[in-house]
Amino acid sequence: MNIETLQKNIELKTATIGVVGLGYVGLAVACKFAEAGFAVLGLERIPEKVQMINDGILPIRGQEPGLEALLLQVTQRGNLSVTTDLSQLERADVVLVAVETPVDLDSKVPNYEALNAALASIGSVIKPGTLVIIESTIAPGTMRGIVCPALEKTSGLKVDHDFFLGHCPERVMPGRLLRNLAEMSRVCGGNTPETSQVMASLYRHIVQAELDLTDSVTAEMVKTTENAYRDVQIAFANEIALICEKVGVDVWHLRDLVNKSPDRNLHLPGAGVGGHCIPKDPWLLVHSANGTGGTPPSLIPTARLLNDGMPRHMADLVLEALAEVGCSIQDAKIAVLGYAYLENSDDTRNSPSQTLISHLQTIGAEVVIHDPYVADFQGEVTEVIRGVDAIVVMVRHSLYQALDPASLKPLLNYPILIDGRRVFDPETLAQLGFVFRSIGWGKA
Ligand code: SAJ
Repeated sequence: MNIETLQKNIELKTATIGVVGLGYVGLAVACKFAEAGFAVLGLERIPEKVQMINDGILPIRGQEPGLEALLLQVTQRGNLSVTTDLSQLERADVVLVAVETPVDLDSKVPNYEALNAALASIGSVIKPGTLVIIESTIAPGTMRGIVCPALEKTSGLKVDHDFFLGHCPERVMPGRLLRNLAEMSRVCGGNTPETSQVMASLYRHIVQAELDLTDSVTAEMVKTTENAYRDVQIAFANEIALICEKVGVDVWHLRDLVNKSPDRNLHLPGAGVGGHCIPKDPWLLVHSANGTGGTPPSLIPTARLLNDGMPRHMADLVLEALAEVGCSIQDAKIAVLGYAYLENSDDTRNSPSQTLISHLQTIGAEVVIHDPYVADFQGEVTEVIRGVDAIVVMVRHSLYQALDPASLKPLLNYPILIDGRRVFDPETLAQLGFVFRSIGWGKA
C-alpha cells in the first residue's frame, strides 16, 4: 500500500489500528480511536489485563473521568479487541507504540527494553504500507538511531518506501487522560513531510486541538523539553521554599505576590516530584546531549537532583519535630499520608513517598501508610494515624484536604504534623498546638 492509499484508508476509517502497550497512554488512545470508528487491536503482554479490558473492565484505579464507560462501549461494539498475540499485528495498517521508556535511576540512561521488544515484534510482522508511530517519550535521536534501524533490520523493509515512520509524543496525565488526548495539541514528527501529513490525518480523528507538523527529532525534543522545563520550574520553587524556611517567610504567601508580576509563574513547592514523565524525561534529554560530546548540561541535572532531594528534606523536618518533643526516630511510629505521586490518582510510579518511607525505615522509624487510591494502603485514615507519633502528608488527595486537624490531634501520641503539600493552614496548626513543619513555612 502506498502512502496515498494509506491516507485514504485513514480518512475513511477503514484502516486497522494496532496499539502496542495498553498502559495509561495506550489504553486511552486505543479507546479514542475505537470510539472514532476505527477497528483497533490492542497488544498487551499481561493476560489478566487482556481479559479485563476485553470484558470492558478498566485496569486503572484512579479517577479517570469517562474512561470506564468508553472502554465498555467500544469493547461491546467490537471496535476494540485486545490480545497477547503479536502476530495479529499483521492486520494493522497503523501501529502505535505506547510502551514504557524508563530511565535507569543510577546510570540515568534510558532503558529501552520494552521499546526494543516492541520494535522486534512489530518488525517481524508488519506488511508493506504500514505506518508506525512511536508515542512513547524517547531521547532525542532515538527515532533515527534506534527505532528506524531496528524496524528496517527485522522487517527487511525500507523506511519511507515500504513502511512509514513517525513520532507523536503524548501529552496525557493521570486523571485527565481522555480530556488531554482530545484537548491538547500534538506534534506529528514524521520521517518525511508526507508522513507527518498522514499522521495529522490520523490524529485529526481524536484531537480537537492543533496538530503541528515537524520532523521526528524536533518531536523528540518537544516532549523532553516541555517536561524538563516543568522540572526546572518546580526545582526553582523548591529552592525558594528552602530559602523561605531559613529567612522566615511563608513561600505560599511569597508565591502569591511574586506571581502578580507579569510573566512570573512560581510553581508549587512540595515534598518531591514523582510520576512517569517529569522525573525521567529530563534525563532522556540530558542523555542525548551527553552523547554528543562538548560541555554537558548542568541546570537540568541540578534541578533533577534538587527535586529528588525533597523527600529527604521532609525526613529532616520529621527529625526536627521529633527532637522538639524528645522522641527518637528509633522509637517513633510515623503515618505517611499519600503514596501515589499525584493527588486523586492511584499512580505510584516514582512516588516521592517511596523515597521518604525507605529513608525513615532505614534510620529506624516504624512507618504506617495510607492512600485512598492505592489498594495496599486504603482504609479509614483515622485508624491509620491513631497512636502514631507523627503524621507526614505527602499528597494533596481531596480526602486529606477535607480533614479537620482539630479532630486528628487527640488521636496522636505526639501532635506532630509535617505538611509536604500545604494541605493545612500553618496558622491553624499553630493555634491548635501542633508541633508542625510545612515545606516553605519559615515562621517556625
Ligand atoms: N509537582 C510539584 N510542583 C508543581 C507541579 C507538580 O511538586 O508545581 C509535582 C507533583 O506533585 C507530582 C510531579 O510534580 O509529584 C508531577 O506532577 P505533574 O503535575 O507534572 O503531573 P504529571 O507527572 O502527570 O505531568 C504530566 C506531564 N504531561 C505529560 O508528560 C504529557 C506534564 O508535562 C504536564 O505539565 C502535567 O502532566 C500537567 O499538569 O498537565
